[in-house]
Amino acid sequence: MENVYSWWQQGVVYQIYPRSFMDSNGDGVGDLSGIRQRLDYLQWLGVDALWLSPIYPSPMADFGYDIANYVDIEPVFGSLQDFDALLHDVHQRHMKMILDFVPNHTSDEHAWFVASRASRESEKRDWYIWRDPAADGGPPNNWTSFFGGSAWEFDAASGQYYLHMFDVKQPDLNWRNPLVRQAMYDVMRFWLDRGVDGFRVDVIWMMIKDTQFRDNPERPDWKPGDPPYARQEGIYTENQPEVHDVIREMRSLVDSYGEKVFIGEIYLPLPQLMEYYGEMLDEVHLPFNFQFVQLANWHARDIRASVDAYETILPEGAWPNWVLGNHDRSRIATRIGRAQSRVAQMLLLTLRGTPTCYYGDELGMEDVAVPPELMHDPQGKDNPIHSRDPERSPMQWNADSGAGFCADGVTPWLPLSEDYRHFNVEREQQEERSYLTLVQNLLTLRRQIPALHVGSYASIDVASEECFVYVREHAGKRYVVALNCSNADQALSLPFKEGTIMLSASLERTGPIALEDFVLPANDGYLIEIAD
Ligand code: TEU
Repeated sequence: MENVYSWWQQGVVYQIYPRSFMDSNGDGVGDLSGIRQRLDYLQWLGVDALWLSPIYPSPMADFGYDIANYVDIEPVFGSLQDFDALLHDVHQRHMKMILDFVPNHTSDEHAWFVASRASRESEKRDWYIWRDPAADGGPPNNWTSFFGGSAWEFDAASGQYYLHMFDVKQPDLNWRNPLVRQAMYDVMRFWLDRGVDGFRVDVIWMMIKDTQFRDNPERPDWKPGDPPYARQEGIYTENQPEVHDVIREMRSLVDSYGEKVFIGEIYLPLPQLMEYYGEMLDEVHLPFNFQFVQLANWHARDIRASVDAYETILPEGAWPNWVLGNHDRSRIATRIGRAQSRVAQMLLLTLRGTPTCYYGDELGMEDVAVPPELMHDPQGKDNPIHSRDPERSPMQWNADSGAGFCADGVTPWLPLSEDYRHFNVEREQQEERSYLTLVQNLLTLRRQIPALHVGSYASIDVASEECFVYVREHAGKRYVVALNCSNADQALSLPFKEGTIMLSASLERTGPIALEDFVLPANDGYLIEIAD
């Protein structure tokens, strides 16, 4: 019965931001050999698949999301040989490796763009999106970049503008051109042939743009200082109907390699998001579900509503997934507080559907304040409060001067957290009730208990407004997860008699519990095996 589920349904994905995970060669930037040195840890932690943010040659205008060559490794991260060695070791440990694939745009230093820009007659001209200036000489339309300002850059030499939905150094490819598609499918084959287990595809819902280049509506509530990416409604730059054809082509390519995973990064409301599973479930396996990342209020009622909404709208046969954080958004422990974020970890790792864990979140790492002169992220160029550097700080391995991320005396590319001497892997591994111990225990139980990785999900009504309670069930075994999403104790009365607490978010309590009447402590959650 169980083998009808594939590895990516039963498993847990762990996102590594390679620059910040482990520096093995003393340049202050993480690398592939560094990741390789830390595989014991990842195996101990109990994650199943590693998703690496981009590792390809890049001028690093957007830290690897600007790719200058899709079929090689950025020297700062290592070489193809280092990659093969890492992949080999990952597989030896029965883990999987998912690569980040960035098809919407290349670097302006990619040979394709260099050729495209060279002249209007270049055979690669149409590989990118070039337009004549508007009548007044200005940009062809009102489209704005996710990082701020116009999405169009004038190229004086050829007298036209090119489109860049992100940084000026990230020109958008023209996915309506069949040659672009073929070239990019070759890239996918290159990595699948090398043995990777799937892709996380960057901004997959943005790959096709309006043929008429109509203006996007401005969002009326947006004001200067708000995130630049929220300025317009991307009705002509995002979620265009033809993008689904491209995704189906990619998916069938991926499927021809066997049991691989195909994940799409998509920020859309649920009804549109669901369309990306594909009418015949032939598009992405998992469209990233960013509801928790985007929740305005971390309140039990809203959390339950998000989960129930996803479960209800999910197409038949499709598989859910959950995300608490990533390299683009403030860390969960910062957003909701370290104490409450333990409850969030219990939520993430006991829901139905594939969880993605962001590196360092398992320690309760928080955003690190980065002084303006040390900021790097292009998203922060107009307004430092939108910089994503704070959630990309180096992994905290131990209490040494480089936090075990880099050698003593080396300056890490982003500053270390001030609290790394308290919150780090080495120390938290030894502490019975640490954050890391909680996450490691959750991952162990998720793997051991079929109800947690493949069981059904049903939320239940409870009197307390501050608690979110649900039942996971498989083959006659039932577990209830009761989460107190507030910082006050809550009285609960559940429709069951007896149970056994397998794990509490505080790690303070295990053993028998009478479920008809009990108090769930502030910022705590129980995973309970139901006896009756
Ligand atoms: O992010 C796409 C995206 O939608 C982001 O703009 C996001 O909304 C914003 O950064 C939130 O702060 C992807 C990558 O994850 C991101 O790192 C890249 O910068 C971007 O694409 C361009 O490749």
